Amino acid sequence: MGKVTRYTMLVLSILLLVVWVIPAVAEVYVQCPCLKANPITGKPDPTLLKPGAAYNPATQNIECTNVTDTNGVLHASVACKALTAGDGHVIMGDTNDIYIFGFDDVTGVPVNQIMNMVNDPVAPGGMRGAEASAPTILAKAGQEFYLTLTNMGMFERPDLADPHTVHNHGFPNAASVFDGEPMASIAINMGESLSYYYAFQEPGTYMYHCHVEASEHMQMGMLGNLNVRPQQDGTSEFFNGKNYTNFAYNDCTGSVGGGRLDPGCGSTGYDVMYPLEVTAFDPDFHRSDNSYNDIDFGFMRDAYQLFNGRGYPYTINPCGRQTAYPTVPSNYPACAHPEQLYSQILSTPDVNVSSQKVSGLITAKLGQKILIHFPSLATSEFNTVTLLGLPMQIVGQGARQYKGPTGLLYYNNPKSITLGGGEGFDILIDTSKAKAGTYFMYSNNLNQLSNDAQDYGGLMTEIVIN
Ligand SMILES: [Cu+2]
Repeated sequence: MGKVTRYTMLVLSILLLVVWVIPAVAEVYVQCPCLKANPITGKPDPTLLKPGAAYNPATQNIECTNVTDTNGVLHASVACKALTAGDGHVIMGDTNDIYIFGFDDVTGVPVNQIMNMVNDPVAPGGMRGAEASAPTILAKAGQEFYLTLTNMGMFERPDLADPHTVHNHGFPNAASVFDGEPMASIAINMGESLSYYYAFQEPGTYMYHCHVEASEHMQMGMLGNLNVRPQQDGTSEFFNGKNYTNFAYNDCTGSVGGGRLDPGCGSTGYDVMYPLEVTAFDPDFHRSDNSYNDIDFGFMRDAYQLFNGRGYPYTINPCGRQTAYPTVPSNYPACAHPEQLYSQILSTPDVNVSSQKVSGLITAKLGQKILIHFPSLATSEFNTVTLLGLPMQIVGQGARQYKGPTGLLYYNNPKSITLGGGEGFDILIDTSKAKAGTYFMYSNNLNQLSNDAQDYGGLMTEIVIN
C-alpha cells in the first residue's frame, strides 16, 4: 500500500468516525439583520430586537431601518418573516375536513419553539400548523426581505421526507439560488431552515408556493399571497377629487409630463386593500395523500373552489382577519383551534378554524376605493369571476401597471375576469357612486358554485358597503 493510499485511508477513516459520532441535529437559524444574537447560542434571536426594530402588526413582519449586520454592512430598510412548512387540516364549506400541506407564520417565535407541535392551541407554528391560504407576505419595494422557512416534516405522513421551498411566482429574482425551483436552487430538508433573501423592487400582486413536486404540494395547499407595495406609498396624491396615500403602483412615473404632471398620477390610489386568492382542492387527492394511497394526478377533480382557502359561506366569516395594511380594520375575532372547535364546527357551519386565517369578506365605507389583490394558484381549472352592482377596474396584471410606454393608461372595466393558475390582477372598486349594501363576487362557472356535492357555495364572497 503506497504512502498516498495509506494517507487517504486514514483521512477517510477519520471522516467516517466523525460522521458516525455526530448525530443529525435539527438546525433552525433565523437570519435577520434586525435581530441581536442570543448570548448563549450566539444565533440571531427573534425575541431580541435591535434598537429601533419592531414587530409591525400591520405587515406581520419584523422591520428595522439603518442597521449594521455582523459583517459591518449597513441595511437601509429591512423586513423579516419566518414561516414553517408542514401539514394540517382545514374545513370546507360543507364542513368536510381536508388534510393539507402548508405554511404557518412563526415570525417572532423563539428559535427553540419553532419546532413545537401545534397540539397546544396557544403555541404558534410547528407541526400541524399548516394554513390555507398560507400567511400573506407583505413587502414594500426598496425593502430587503429575509424570509426564513423551516421544514417541520409531515406529522401525519412521517414517511414523506419531502423537502420544501418558497417560490415567488412572477417575481424577477436576481438570485436563482433563492428561486425555490428545486432543480436550480436550494430546497429545505426536514428539520432544517433557510433564510431567503429578496430585494423587492417592482410593486404588484405576486403569489408564492412550494415548488417541490409542485403538482402535489400545490394541490395539497402550499399556496399564499405575496403583495409588494410601491415606494409611492406614504406620499399624498390628489386624483378625481380625493387625496390618496396608498397606491397599487408607482403611478406618478409616466413620461407624459413626468412626475406629478402625469395625468395618471394617483389613479391607483385606494383606501382599503384585501387579498383574494383563487385556489381549489380535490378531496379525493387529499384523502389519498392522507391515507398512504396512490395519488392520481391525471384525474384531479377540484370539487372545492376557494377564495383565500375557504368556500362560501365560510368565505364571509370575518374570523381570523389578517391586518393586511394599516387601512384594514384589525378588530376581527381570532379563530379558535381546530381540535377545540371540531364538534362546534360540525353543528355551527359559520364557525371557522385557526388554519384558515384569511377571510374572504370585503368591507368598505361608502365612497371608499377598494384595492383587491387577485391572484390564482388553482392547479387544474380556469375561473371566471364576476361582481354584480359594483364597477371593477383592472389597473394592473402580472405585477405591471396597465400603462403604455408614453404614459397612456389602458385600465379597463370588465364585467368579469377570467384567470388561470399563476395569473394575478389588481382590481380597483370605486364605491363613490354605489349604494350601501351587500354585493356578491362569484364564479360565472356555475358548477364552481358548490362545496363538492353540496349545492350553493364554492367560489363566492360578499362585498359589504356601509
Ligand atoms: Cu412542499
